[in-house]
Amino acid sequence: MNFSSTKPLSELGVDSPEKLAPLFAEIRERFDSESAAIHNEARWKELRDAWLGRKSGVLADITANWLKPATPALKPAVGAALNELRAHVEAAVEARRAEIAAAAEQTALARERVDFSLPGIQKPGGTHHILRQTFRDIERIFLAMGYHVVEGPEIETPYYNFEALNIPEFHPARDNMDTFYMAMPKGAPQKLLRTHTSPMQIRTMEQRKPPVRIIVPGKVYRRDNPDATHSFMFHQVEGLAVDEDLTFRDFKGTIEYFVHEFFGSDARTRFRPSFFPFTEPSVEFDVSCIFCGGKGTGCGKCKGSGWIELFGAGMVNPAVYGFVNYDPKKLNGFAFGMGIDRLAMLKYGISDIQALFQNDVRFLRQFP
Ligand code: 2NL
Repeated sequence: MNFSSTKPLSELGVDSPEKLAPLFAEIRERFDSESAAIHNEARWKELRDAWLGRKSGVLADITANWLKPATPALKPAVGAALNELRAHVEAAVEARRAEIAAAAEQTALARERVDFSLPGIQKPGGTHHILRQTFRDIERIFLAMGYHVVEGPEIETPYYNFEALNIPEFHPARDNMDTFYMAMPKGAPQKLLRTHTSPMQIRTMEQRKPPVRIIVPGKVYRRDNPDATHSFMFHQVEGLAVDEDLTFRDFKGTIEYFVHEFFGSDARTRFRPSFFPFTEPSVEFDVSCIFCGGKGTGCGKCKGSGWIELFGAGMVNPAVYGFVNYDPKKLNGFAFGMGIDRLAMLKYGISDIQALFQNDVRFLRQFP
């Protein structure tokens, strides 16, 4: 920078104190205009160093080039003017620093300001799958009757899945329940995917003294080929009540109450004799067709019969008590097993069980 401060006073034609004033005034003006043009911290540092820098700042130049070599006649006046300029520059540089810092603070505040009036980010709310909704409906009904909800492992031992339920090896009842066995290390006990949730009822009876009133919801597995009504994985709720004075009437009343709560009070019900190794007597339980109102004529859903098969049930076979150290002479009870997929399909008019597992949102959104 080719400032006058780099030249000696003699060269600038200053030979009397009077001529100093315009020179210092000009320098001060230059400082003021430079200072006014600065709006950020980096440029502020340049300004500070250009004017106050110890080696090459304008004030250091004036000291070196004007004050030090000044004639005795001029020196006091140069010193006074320099001191005045220095005081001005130092004060102004500091004031500028404060202004720039304040402005930066304002910008930051404005940038970071939270506008509470802006609309929030809306997360789309999820819903429960129709099977989960059905589980919850069923659980609510049984919880109200004093039942507990129990859950357990999907990988079981043949003992809990078959033997303890009075289904010995080679019993024909295993045929339609043949299932998926785990590949185990040689010599290790067999494991399999449970075919019903009954194993957890056995486990619960092992652990709790009667009276027992439980339902066991969960996934179960059977070796079925998939079609509109079959899946190798489906869902069950099994129920079990054991006490000293339970009768077939308690059983019938409980089941009918459940069906009326689940399908509505118009639903009629009926029992048909059936067989399960773990219940005696055993029944199939039907509900009047919810599609034709039980009339049957021309109804494809109930094939004209007016009835739809709902689930299997019965009084607990006393042989089962032997496996869990319950006294079959003192105790009796009832049990039932229902397919949740089937119940949901009936209640909501779903014709293909696979739709429940494909998770196509166009299907799921029909059950908000
Ligand atoms: C069906 C039939 C049924 C049971 C399950 C059961 C459990 C114990 C003792 C006796 Cl620990 N019974 N469960 C009883 C009758 C039928 O399921 O069709 N399920 C889909």
